[in-house]
Amino acid sequence: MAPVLALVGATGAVGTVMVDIMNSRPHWPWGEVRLIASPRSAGKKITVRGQELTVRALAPEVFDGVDIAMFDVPDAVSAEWAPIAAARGAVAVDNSGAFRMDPDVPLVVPEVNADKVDDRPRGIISNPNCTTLSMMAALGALHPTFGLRELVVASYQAASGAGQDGIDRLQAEAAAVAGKGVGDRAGDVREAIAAAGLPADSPFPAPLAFNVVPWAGSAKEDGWASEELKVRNESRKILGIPDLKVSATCVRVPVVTTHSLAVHATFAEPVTVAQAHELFEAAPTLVLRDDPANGVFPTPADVVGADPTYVGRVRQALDFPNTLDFFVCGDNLRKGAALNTYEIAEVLAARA
Ligand code: 11C
Repeated sequence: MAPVLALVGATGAVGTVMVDIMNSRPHWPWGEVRLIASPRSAGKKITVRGQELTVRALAPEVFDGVDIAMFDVPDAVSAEWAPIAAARGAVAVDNSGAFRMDPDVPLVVPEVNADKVDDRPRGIISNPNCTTLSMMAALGALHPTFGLRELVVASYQAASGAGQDGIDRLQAEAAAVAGKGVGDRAGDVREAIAAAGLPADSPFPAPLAFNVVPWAGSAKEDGWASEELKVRNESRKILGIPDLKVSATCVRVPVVTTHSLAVHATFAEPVTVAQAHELFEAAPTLVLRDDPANGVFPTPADVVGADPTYVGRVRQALDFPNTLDFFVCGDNLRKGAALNTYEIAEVLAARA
């Protein structure tokens, strides 16, 4: 019988992208689909592949008979409900941070480590953070041949990483500063935002319009942001390199959707730009855009809405042996969240 698929968080920012992905996938392996959300959103109608479905309220019994339950909800909701779904017989594929570093929960990017889906003693599989995910396809293409040893990255993260609140805040700030001629004097942008009456309480710790903010996530020890530690820990787990040296600086930029990263990657073996190009071009989920003399490189504005990760600006580091520098862009709501979760579900469906 065709497997039953559930989507928990069907009405949220990532859940909405998930429904879009379900409606556009060429292959459809599922029988019944159940859309689930908080009691507040229960009763809403959402069309999936031509069928109008009614959103159900999250409750233990909605998981009865479900084979695969995808979770696009906050950490605390996943922490409580993914084990309930698993106890009722579903495999929970969770996009939150609740289980990623649990040794009994695989952290999966299908094009890098799809084989890990079978090793799931808790009945839960985790989907990585969108920032980590945006560089995994590129690093996964290089690591088997050249042996990744060190990673130094700076992220350029979109407002939608902070959810709908992040999008709304950036749009409101952009409207407050647009055409005002602000930006010549320190404090201009803050003043324009305050003058427009925007609340002081923001998802970002500084103005994002006309600005960049060197902070994402919550405060961790010794000055690190949670997002930077996720990049380090999750990269090690996905690539299967427990001692990978990683240093990340995560920065929020005034982009609505699509995260970018500048990656400085050192390998055990010498690697040329031509070799990297060849591997990137052969990878089905990567698109190479690397002709900077003619203005060809990835930018978030050109990548948003796309499924693949885009890679460009590939250079051999001048002063660091066996090292490449490159730039990647990935839609943080698609491959960075909904699409990767759905691809894990597809891998499971193919094994059913
Ligand atoms: C951001 N990457 O851009 C975060 C959002 O661990 O799933 C996703 C947080 C997570 O703010």
